[in-house]
Amino acid sequence: MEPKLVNVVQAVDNTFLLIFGISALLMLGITAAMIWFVIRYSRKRNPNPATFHGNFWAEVIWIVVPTLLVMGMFYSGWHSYRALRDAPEGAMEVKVTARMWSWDFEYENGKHSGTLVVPVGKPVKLALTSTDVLHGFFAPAFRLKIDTVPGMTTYGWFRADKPGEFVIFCSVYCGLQHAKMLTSIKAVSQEEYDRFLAEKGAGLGHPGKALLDAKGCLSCHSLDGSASIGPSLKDVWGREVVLVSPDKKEKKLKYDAASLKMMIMGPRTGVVKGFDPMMPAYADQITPDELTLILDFLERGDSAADGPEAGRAVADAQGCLGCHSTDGSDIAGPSFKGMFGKKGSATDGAKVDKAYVESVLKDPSGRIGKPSAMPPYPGLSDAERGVLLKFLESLGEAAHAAPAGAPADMPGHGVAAGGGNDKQGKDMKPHTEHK
Ligand code: HEC
Ligand code: HEC
Ligand SMILES: [Cu+2]
Repeated sequence: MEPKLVNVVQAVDNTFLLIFGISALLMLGITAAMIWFVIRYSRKRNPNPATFHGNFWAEVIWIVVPTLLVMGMFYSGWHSYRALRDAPEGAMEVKVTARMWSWDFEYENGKHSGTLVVPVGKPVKLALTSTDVLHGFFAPAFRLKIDTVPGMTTYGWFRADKPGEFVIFCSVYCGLQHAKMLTSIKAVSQEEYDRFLAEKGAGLGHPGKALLDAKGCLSCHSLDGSASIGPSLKDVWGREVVLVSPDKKEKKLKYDAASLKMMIMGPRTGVVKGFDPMMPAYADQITPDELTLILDFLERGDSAADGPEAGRAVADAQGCLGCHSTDGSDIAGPSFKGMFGKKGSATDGAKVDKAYVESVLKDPSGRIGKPSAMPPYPGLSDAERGVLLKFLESLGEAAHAAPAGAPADMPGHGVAAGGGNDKQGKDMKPHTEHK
C-alpha cells in the first residue's frame, strides 16, 4: 500500500542493534588489545622504554574509523527517527490525553475510550497532550515513548501488524498513582474496530455491556435478539430455557441472577438445548464485581444508561476514580462514598449537593476556596454531568441505608467501559455494605 513505509519497530531495533553491535565489537577489540599490550610490552620483556614520535597512518586510522562509525550510527539513528516522526499518509488520528492517572483516547468520530483500540495493519497517528502534569506515553511493543506535555501537542505513530493486546505505561513520574497509570493498545480486525467505533460512546454505555465486549462475549452472543454461535443475550433475564445435562436429561430453567451466574461462571449443570457446548469457562476470568455489572446489564439493559452505573463509567473514563475512591478510602481526594449530603471540603463549610458538585466540577479551586489538586472539567456534557451526579448521590450518605441490590450497593470498583482504570480499581477494597 504505502510504498516507502518503514516499520518503526524495525527501524528502531536496527539502530539499536547497530549501536549495540559496534559497542560490543569495540569493547572486545579494546579489551583484547589491552591484554595483548600488557603481555607484549611488559617491563620484563622490554627493560628499556622506547620513545615514539607520531605515526601518520595510525593517526589517519584512528580519526577516520571512529568518524565513520559515528556517522554510521548517526545515519541509522536519523533514519529511524524520521520513521518515528513521519506518520504515513492516510493514518487514522487518535487524540491521546494523559491525566493523573489514566489515559483517554478520542477517535475521529468523537468516541472516547480508556484502552486504545486500533485496526490491525492500519497506521495510527497519535496526537498527545496532558491536562495536568508531564506524563509519558510508553508502549514498548511499538518502541514508542513520547512525553505528553500540558498545553502542547506531541506526535507519534505506530502500526500493529498482528492482533493482540499491548501494554501502555506512563514513563514520567507523575505522582501518587503513577505506577498504576496503565492501559493497553488492543489491535483488532477492521470489522471489530468498525463495530467498536459505531457503539455508543464509552462514557454513557452500561459498563456491564462494555464488559461483555471486553470479555469477548459479543463474538458469540448478539444483543439484538438474533442467535449466532450462542443464544442472543437480549432479554435473557427471566427467559425460560431447556438445559441438557451431560447424561442427556432435559431440565427447564428460568433465568435469574443465580442461574445466569451458573451459566457464565459455572459449574454448569447443562448446555442450552439446540446449541453446542462452545462457551469457554469464565470462572477465573471474571471477578465478582464484573459479574455484578454484567448481571445488572442483563437484567436492566441499556435503560440503566442514564443511571448511577453509567455515572460510574463516566467517572472512570474521566479519571475521577484515580483520585476519588468509592470505598471510603482517601486517595488524592476524599472518597465518593458518603460524600453526597455531607459537609464538603470547601472553606465556607457548604454541604455537598447538586449545585455544589456542579460548581466544583467547573472550578474546583474557586469553589473550594483554596488551590485544589482537582482539575476543572468544563468539557463535560450535560448528560455526563447528570449521570455523575446520580452516581455520587447513589454513594451518598442517605443511600447507605438503601436495600441490597440498589446501585449504591454495587461493589466499589472502578470497573467500567474506560478500561484504563480497571487495574486501578483492583486493589481498592470493595465496600462491604452488602446486607
Ligand atoms: C465461543 C463462543 C462463546 C463465548 C465467547 C461466550 N459464550 Fe455464552 N454461550 C455460548 C454458547 C454456544 C451457548 C449455548 C450453549 C451452552 O449453554 O453452552 C452459550 C450460553 C450462554 C448463556 C445462556 C444463554 C441462554 O440464552 O440460554 C449465557 C447467559 C451466556 N452464554 C453468557 C455469556 C457471557 C456473559 C459471556 C462472556 C463472559 C459468554 N457467554 C461468552 C457461546 C459463547
Ligand atoms: C487529580 C485528582 C482529582 C481528580 C482527577 C478529580 N478530583 Fe475531585 N477532588 C480532588 C481533591 C484533592 C478534592 C478535595 C478538594 C481539595 O481539598 O482540594 C476534590 C474534591 C471533589 C469534590 C468536592 C468534595 C468535597 O469534599 O468538597 C467533588 C464533588 C469532586 N471532587 C468530584 C470529582 C469528579 C466528579 C471528578 C471527575 C470528573 C473528580 N472529582 C476528579 C481531586 C481530584
Ligand atoms: Cu503519568
